[in-house]
Amino acid sequence: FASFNWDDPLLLEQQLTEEERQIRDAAHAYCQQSLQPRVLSAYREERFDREIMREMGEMGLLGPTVAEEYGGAGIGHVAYGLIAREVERVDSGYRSAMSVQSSLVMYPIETYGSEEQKRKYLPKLASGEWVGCFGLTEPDHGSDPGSMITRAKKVDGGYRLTGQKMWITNSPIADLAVVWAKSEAHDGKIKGFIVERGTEGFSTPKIEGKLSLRASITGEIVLDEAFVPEENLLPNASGLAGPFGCLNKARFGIAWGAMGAAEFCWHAARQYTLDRKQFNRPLAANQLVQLKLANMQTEISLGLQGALQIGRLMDSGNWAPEMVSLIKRNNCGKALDVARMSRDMHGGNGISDEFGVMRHMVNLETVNTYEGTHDVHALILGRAQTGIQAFF
Ligand code: TGC
Ligand code: FAD
Repeated sequence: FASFNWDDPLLLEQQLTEEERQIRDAAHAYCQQSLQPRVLSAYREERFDREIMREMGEMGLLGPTVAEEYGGAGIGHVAYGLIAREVERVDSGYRSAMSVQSSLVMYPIETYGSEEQKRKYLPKLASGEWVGCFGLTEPDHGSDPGSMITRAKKVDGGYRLTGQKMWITNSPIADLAVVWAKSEAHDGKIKGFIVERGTEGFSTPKIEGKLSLRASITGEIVLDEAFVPEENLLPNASGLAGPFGCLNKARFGIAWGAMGAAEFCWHAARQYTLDRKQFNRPLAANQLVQLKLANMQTEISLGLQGALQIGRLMDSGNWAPEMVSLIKRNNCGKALDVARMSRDMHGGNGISDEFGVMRHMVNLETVNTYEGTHDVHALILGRAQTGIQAFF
């Protein structure tokens, strides 16, 4: 027999390439040395440190799949997933900042943008000099973005955008926003627009009072006849397929990231129950505790294998969006279960922010909701296997 590694039961490590391992190790070192020490105060104070974007840029963690000629690292999807896992091992909010920039801002510019747009924006976004955000959700249209009311009206030399976007990661500090709006000049189809900070009629009020993802900054995007020049229209995206194309990439990263948060909670629960004694023996000596640890180990190992498989299929161009729904839904839901269980196993200490598990738990409530809720992904999978649309 091979030896059994409790923390890598299905030998994920052996399935990675040497390059993937190196990228993972570099990301791990940065996250543990530079992000982990900051997260406690950032969370308490509901603060996102803008400098983190520059550091991530320097490390090559922003837009890592983007081509090198535009400032990206040109690496594959598995490597991107491994980065997300390491960042979210520290905090889902930091992974949010990274994945919005990479999958929801750089990806659409690279995929749907003109050559001029790519050259103008991607290098600045890759270095973290500029921060971007992605505006799809509206106050009254979350799971059903196709019903959005934000409009683009054609005017001389460009468009005027009017509407409101809600729950937008990074918006208060963003230098640009990729905004999705229905364009009258394109038969009412959804189009993507790059709106730069400083545009008159464009504002991004911060949303205060989040009990989840407090180390990430979230805001609105308010557009009041904001003028966007013609050259800032993304020419190669039309309809919902535009924003959904970006969501596929971000959801894939989230499937990996959620497993990083779950691993933190699992390892913490294992160590805590080995160290803590009740009834004169370690908590880990109890069958009920071992059952919980075994469940955590099983779900995380299977979730990582699923994410790895979809990453390999994405790299070989042999994937479908429903596969991403399957792992996004499964891994977020399972990570939330693991975090809740770990919180419970820490007893009273579990509610202290110093132990980190309850922070992960409340973060994962958001992660399970954004980028398509757990139930919305069930409906996507239900439609794919029955042929019946159950959304409405
Ligand atoms: P439906 O009729 O299914 O599709 C409309 C058009 O879109 C195409 N399409 C896709 N294309 C690429 N990838 C996908 N995954 C796609 N899904 C659909 C489809 O082919 C069609 O194209 P066409 O050319 O025929 O028009 O649209 P629907 O309105 O019935 O959609 C229903 C549903 C539930 C699937 C969809 O609306 C949905 O996924 N809702 C969830 C919304 C969501 O995920 N929002 C995320 C906002 S961004 C965010 O949360 C960022 S948080 C990031 C962070 O901080 O980390
Ligand atoms: P709703 O759509 O109102 O859903 C409420 C509940 O109803 C959910 O349980 C849902 O599953 C259920 N439901 C909805 N429709 C159905 C149905 N047909 N059948 C059965 N159940 C249904 N959006 C962006 O565009 N950009 C961002 O950067 C971004 N960042 C975010 C950051 C944070 C911290 C949060 C909390 C959200 C963010 N979002 C962002 C928004 C996020 O994508 C939405 O919150 C999410 O898509 C759900 O939409 P909603 O909140 O309107 O909930």
